[in-house]
Amino acid sequence: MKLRGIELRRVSMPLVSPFRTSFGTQTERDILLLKAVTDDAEGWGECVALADPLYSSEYVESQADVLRRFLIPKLASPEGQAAIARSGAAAVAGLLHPFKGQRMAKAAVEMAILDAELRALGRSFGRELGAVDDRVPSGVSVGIHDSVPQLLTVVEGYLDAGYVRIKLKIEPGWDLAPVAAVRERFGGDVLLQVDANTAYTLRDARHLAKLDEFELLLIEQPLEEEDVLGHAALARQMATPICLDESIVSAQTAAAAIALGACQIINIKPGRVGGYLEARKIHDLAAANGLAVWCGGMLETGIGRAANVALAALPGFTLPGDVSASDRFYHTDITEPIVLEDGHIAVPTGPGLGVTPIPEVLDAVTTSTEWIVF
Ligand code: OSB
Ligand code: MG
Repeated sequence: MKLRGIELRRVSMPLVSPFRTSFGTQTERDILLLKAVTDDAEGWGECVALADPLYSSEYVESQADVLRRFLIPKLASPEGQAAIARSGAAAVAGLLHPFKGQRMAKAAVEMAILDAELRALGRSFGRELGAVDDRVPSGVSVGIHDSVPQLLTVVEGYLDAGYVRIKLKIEPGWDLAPVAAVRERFGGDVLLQVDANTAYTLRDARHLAKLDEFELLLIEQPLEEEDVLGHAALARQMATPICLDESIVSAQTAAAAIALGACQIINIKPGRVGGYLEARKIHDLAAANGLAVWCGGMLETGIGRAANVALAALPGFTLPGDVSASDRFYHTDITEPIVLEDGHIAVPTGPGLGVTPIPEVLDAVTTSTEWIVF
């Protein structure tokens, strides 16, 4: 495979409604997309970094900067070109390994090259990653709201739409009451979980253990990302399974967290761990250790969403993911919309991602483009 160049494209997309988490409120998404151009095909990548470094250290401007300054030049170097010609996307992680962190940028460029490679081969992401299902159950992440009645209205809408699992964002002051209200209103059969995005400390253990009576599937990332030992201690003080998101940035950190008893479940986000190939390694590692995994989301466009659906169809993804329909976040997606059917999302079967940006729609939301020639 011969890479000719990479386009960096920034798009700005309004959200259908504000999305509030313990780290902030989003009303629009400023997204960096990559297009890898090879002799045979074009491939798309989506960088999941948010505008501000509040979820992780990465932010969209830093990821664009590191791509143009370090990562793309490395791939364009004679060594990079030779490795990609030999091994395609499988060479990317190794080539970029000397650069510390920056996993969301690395994931995006690997994804674009993998998409180009698979499109040229006529092979889908799902097939390449090892998908075993043709559709995946769809869960939805529900932000923090101003009031419990408001939250219940929103949750009711998602349940009516067919979502099979509800995730409530929580923070101190918005935890027991919304969870109790959702249980009381919609019953014990609803698959329900919570996500704190690091908002608590181990001193809150006794408070968090009060969630146990609500029979949640899991509590996601209650403590700081680096507090792996804290999560292990918390796991001994509450019955609700601990799931890690922010703390798991690689297969190595996953192995350590598992060995320390810091989590019973892992939320796998390809962007957070440096790419879909590393994500698959974490899936394999978790399966070998008997842990359940599920696919997280980062308010992706149809590009990232399509790839996440393919990943979520691997056999170890035994819990519904944050793989919702396009219209959960966007009135108009840049690809043909990803839709909910009977609570599930179909795994794309076309070459590569199986979806492509619609040129006019893409142009309408584009704020800048930059072509880096190899
Ligand atoms: O912690 O899972 C998270 C969105 C942005 C940053 C972090 C998270 C989230 C979500 C949304 O919960 C998941 C989605 O895209 O549906
Ligand atoms: Mg999370």
